[in-house]
Amino acid sequence: MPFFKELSAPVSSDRIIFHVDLDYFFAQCEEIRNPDIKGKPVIICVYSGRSENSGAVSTTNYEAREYGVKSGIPIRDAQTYLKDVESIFLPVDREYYEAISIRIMSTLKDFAIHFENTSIDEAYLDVGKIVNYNYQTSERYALHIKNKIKIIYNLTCSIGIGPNKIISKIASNYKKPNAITLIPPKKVIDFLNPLSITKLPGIGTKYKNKLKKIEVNQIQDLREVKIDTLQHMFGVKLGLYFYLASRGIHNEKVIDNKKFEQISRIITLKENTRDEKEIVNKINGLSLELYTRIQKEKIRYKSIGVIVFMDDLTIHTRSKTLDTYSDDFNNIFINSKELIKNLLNETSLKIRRLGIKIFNLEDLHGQKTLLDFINK
Ligand code: TTP
Ligand code: MG
Ligand code: MG
Repeated sequence: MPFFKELSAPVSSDRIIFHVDLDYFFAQCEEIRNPDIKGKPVIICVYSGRSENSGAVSTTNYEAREYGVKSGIPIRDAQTYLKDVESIFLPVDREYYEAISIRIMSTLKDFAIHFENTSIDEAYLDVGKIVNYNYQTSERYALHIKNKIKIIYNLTCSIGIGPNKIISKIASNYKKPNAITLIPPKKVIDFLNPLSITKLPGIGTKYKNKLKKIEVNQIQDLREVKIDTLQHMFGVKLGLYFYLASRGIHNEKVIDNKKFEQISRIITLKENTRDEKEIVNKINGLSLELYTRIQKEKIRYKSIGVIVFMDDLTIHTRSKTLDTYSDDFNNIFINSKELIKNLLNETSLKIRRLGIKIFNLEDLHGQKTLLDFINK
């Protein structure tokens, strides 16, 4: 079976980065608080207070977007566009959206080797190692993450998958809402070619107009421009960035947010198995690796998590939080063993890939707490 064969061999050492962006975030938060408003245009407003309806639209749900109502337009315009439509206008409640965001981000970070939360509704996840650098597996993994966020928080998101941050970011926005867009390395150029240059992070109206003067509108046009010209127009650093980005090249890493840090190890088994002795052996080895690392770095942990890929390609995760911080080997080993045993009790499938991790970390060098809070 070629599909399975491909799954078992790493196809490339390229990175695999997810960009997760929650759909119509502020408006969706309001919909989960009050499901009655669903289906009607929902407009979240920043009222300036100068008059009853002065101010700007923060965001809207997709029903409102059908009428041209979107982020940034004056509230008055939104009212005009929706004159005869039953619509819900609400003031921003940032504290409430932030509380939801923190919880979602702390769930998302569990799915990544490296995790970078970049705004209230966005994050990059470096997942290459978890999916064995396989793009087909990564798509299933993205679906798994989307389903988890929907089940736990009742919110939809869109995920872009690509070999670097730029491609995954453009991809997450490509087919919103509630979509996964997969751009493996060999599709990058075709994906970028027809897009407007404004899709590249960093190209706003100012640069767009500058580039328009030299007849550069699409990313494929940008690729035709010599690097010297770009550096002359935008400076050495930005010019180089545009030159590389138009070719889909971007090497910036996913930079871990300290508060979401974790340590993980993952392996593929030689053969799919349910054999207890063999599985315990592997858990022991992985636990030892984690233990060695925390001893060396003088770190304590409070939570232990496991991830298991079954032979039907389903992915399962479980975690446990201790009452107090620990630097003990047994707490890693016994708890991950227990979590995986519970998982196996719920199914007759065999395990093909297995990982364990510790998170909720505390730096024993004192002062610095790596993880201030995880509000699960
Ligand atoms: P976005 O992710 O840009 O937009 P969105 O989540 O509302 O819609 P979608 O991703 O489905 O296209 O922004 C996230 C939140 O940031 C958004 O819900 C509200 C806030 N925001 C503003 O307040 N003003 C703005 O101009 C924008 C773009 C966003
Ligand atoms: Mg969004
Ligand atoms: Mg966003």
